[in-house]
Amino acid sequence: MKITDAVFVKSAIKPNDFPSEKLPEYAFFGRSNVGKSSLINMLSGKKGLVKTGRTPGVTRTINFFRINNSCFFVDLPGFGFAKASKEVKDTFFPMIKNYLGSGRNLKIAFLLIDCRRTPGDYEEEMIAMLADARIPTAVVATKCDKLSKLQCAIQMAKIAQVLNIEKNDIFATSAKSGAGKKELLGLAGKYA
Ligand SMILES: Nc1nc2c(ncn2[C@@H]2O[C@H](COP(=O)(O)OP(=O)(O)OP(=O)(O)O)[C@@H](O)[C@H]2O)c(=O)[nH]1
Ligand SMILES: [Mg+2]
Repeated sequence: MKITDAVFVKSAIKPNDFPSEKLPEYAFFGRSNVGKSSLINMLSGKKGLVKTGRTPGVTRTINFFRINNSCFFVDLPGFGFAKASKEVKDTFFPMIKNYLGSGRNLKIAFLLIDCRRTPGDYEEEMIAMLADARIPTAVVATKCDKLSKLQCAIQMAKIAQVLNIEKNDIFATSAKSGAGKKELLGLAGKYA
């Protein structure tokens, strides 16, 4: 997949407000601050397409971006950050569940994890939820510019071990350097 056009379509919090067009969708899941919105900017080649930020909880709605007039990238709110845990559990989690249960044409879920962390309950819960919904899932290790090549390889092995998946099934990305762009778009293309 080569992206030549990316536009914001709408923000929604419930299925009634989702875009009526049924295009293939690619959605970005993961804890708050992990880099979901930054990754969409990087993949689309449009820096300001999605709002990003240092403080967790920047994305508070489900945001749809039309890519090449042929599919949607879906940016989801993250949760799992201490400060807003109650609000987040009560609102973002059901929002994500509703999205998964709304019969969208979701081709693949990208589950993001900061490459410096090891997966925890949140990621395991997400993987189970995506498996229940029968959505193919790819694990993406973000912010790999923060580690050396060697450290990154060690972390990828750790993440793979905890999640019980192959090391080669994890994609290392950096929104800063653009690392992983070709690989992720290649994968998305396979699920078109
Ligand atoms: N160094 C580095 N920083 C990154 C990268 N990706 C994201 N960041 C930074 O991490 C912070 C969070 O990024 P976002 O893209 O807003 O994260 P998010 O997952 O969308 O967060 P929420 O919307 O709060 O769920 C921002 O300060 C980004 O600049 C990366 O690949 N490398
Ligand atoms: Mg965001």
